[in-house]
Amino acid sequence: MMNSKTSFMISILAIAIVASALYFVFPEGISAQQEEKVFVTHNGVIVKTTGEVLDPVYAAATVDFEPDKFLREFNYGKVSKLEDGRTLREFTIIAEDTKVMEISPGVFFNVWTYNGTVPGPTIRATEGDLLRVKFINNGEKTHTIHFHGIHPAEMDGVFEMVGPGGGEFTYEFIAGPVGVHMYHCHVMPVEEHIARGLYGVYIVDPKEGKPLADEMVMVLNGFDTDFDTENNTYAANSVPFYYQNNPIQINKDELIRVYVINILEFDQINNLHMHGNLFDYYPTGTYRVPSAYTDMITLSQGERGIMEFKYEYPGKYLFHAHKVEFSEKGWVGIFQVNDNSDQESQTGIEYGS
Ligand SMILES: [Cu+2]
Repeated sequence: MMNSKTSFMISILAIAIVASALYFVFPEGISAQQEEKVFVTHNGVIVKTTGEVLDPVYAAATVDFEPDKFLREFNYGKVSKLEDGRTLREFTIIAEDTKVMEISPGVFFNVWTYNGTVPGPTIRATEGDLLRVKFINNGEKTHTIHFHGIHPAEMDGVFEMVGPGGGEFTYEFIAGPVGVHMYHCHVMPVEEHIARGLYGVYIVDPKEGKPLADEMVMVLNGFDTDFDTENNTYAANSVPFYYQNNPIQINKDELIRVYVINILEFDQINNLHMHGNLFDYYPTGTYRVPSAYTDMITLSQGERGIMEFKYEYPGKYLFHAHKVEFSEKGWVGIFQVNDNSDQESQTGIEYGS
C-alpha cells in the first residue's frame, strides 16, 4: 500500500514528466501561439511564415528613398524666435534598424536609418542658431547622434547611450562653424553603425548668406551586402548608377553649388571627377576662399567640402569616382546642362527663415 506521501511524490513526478515531454514537442512553450510574420529573403522574395527562419532574413518594412528628392532637400526644422532674438530650430530624428532598402534593382539590404532613409535628412541652419534635436531610438540596438562642429562635450553623441525601444536624448547646441558638416551614430562598432546607414549632412550657412545658386547634396557612400568588409555597391546618394539613369538637370551659366561628403566605410579613399569643367573647391566649407580650382578631389572618410561651378556649354557631362572600381560599381552620374539660361532657376536656395 502507498501512503499518501508516496502517492503525492508520484503525482509530482508524473506532472514533471508530462511537462518535460511537452517541452520537447513545443520548445517555445506550450502556450506560444506564433503570429505570422512577413520577411524579405536575400534574393528579394517576400515570405510569410509562422515557422522558424534559419537563413538571415529581414522584417519587411521597406525604405522609401528617392535620390532626386534627397538631392535638393534641405531641412530647416521647426523655426521660432527665442526671447533674446536668437533663432531656435527644432528637429526630431528617429533611428530604426530593422528596415529593408532595395539599394539596387533586386538587391535588398537591412539598412539602419535616421528618419527612415539613408542618408538621413540634410539638416540646415544659420551660424548662431540654437539647434534642438530630439533623438528617439526606435531601433533594436543602441544608437546616438554625433554631430561634427562646435558644441559642449555632453552634446557630442559619444558617451551617452540612447537605448533601443524608444530611448530618447535631446541634443542642443549653437550652430557653428559655417561649413558643411555631418552627423552619424557613434556607438561601437562605429564601422557597422555607419556602414548600415546611420549618417546625414549638417550644413551651417553664414549669417550674410551666400550667392544664389542651384544647390545640391552628394553623399558618397556604398553598401557591403555580403558582410566581408568590402563594399559591393558605390554611389552618390545610396543608389548605384541612379544619376546616370536619371541625369541631374542644371542650367547653362547658372551657379551650381554641391555639398559633397565622403562617408564610405571600408575603403581608404573616395574621389570625385567632373567632366568638361573645373570647380572651385572649399574644404569643409569653412572659408569663403577656395583652396583649389580643379576637376578632381580625393576624400578620406569624413572629409567633405563645397564645389562651385557653372557650365559654359550645354550637353551631358559625367561625374564619377576616378577610382574606376567605384564608378563601375555604381558611383557615376550625369549633369544634363540645359540651354535655358534665360530662365530663372527653379531651385534657388532660400534660407528657411
Ligand atoms: Cu548606431
